[in-house]
Amino acid sequence: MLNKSVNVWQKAGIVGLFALGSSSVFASTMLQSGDFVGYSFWLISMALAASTIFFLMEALRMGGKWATSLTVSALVTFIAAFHYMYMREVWVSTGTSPTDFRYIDWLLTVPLLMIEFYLILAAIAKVSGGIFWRLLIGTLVMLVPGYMGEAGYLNVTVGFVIGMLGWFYILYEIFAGEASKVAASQATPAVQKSYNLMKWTVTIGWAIYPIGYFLGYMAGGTDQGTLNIVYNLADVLNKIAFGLFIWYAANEDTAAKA
Ligand SMILES: *C/C=C(C)/C=C/C=C(C)/C=C/C1=C(C)CCCC1(C)C
Repeated sequence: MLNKSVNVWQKAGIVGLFALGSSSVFASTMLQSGDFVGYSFWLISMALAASTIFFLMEALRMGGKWATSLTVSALVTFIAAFHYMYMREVWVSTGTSPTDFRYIDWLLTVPLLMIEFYLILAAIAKVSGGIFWRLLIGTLVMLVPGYMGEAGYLNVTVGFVIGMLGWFYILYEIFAGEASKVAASQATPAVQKSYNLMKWTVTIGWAIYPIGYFLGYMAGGTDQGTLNIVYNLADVLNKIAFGLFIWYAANEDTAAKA
């Protein structure tokens, strides 16, 4: 029964994506040739939409304990695909892309990405809910002051420093805290591999955002076009590859049980 209703929701999601994708393409302002920032917005929106379909189909195929992690991966790419289509439209019609827009996406997608650490461990071991809550709180401490700093509600440096502390706290949890201990002692080799890839994505892939903040607000400003291309391409790693790392563990685990 549960599986059946999950099935219906996933199919509805896939149909919805086709509708969204096509309406967004037909209603959009014309992309000028040579607009590389615009190209990068198109590229990432389409890659995210396609990844969503893939993750949903694979969640359907594998089912069981992995359905949740794969569906959450699909939610991340779905929210971002929608969001990027909007940002792309704003860029193409105005030639600007306020960073504020990204925070709306981050507020939803970053906590979901964090929850994935809990979910992949929960799929193979007994884990405490504390992991879930600590990672969620770390995310909010990182994003809320960061936004307040960028939007002028908080001193730029104070927002940056508090946000960095939130990020370091997340890194501590996944490198040395309870989550890392569960991963090291109870996870299967495939889950360990994907846990490590996810952990390094949060370290290296995510560093692009505080660097962008620092360069943009504390070191005299950056070229907005370049910054947007870098942010757009970074999401191939931070959202799509991150989901594929989870898919890898799910696929290995499912194949081992078949
Ligand atoms: C899919 C989007 C992702 C993974 C976005 C991640 C965003 C961050 C890691 C932002 C980090 C920041 C800091 C560490 C310091 C304060 C400023 C922020 C919010 C840009």
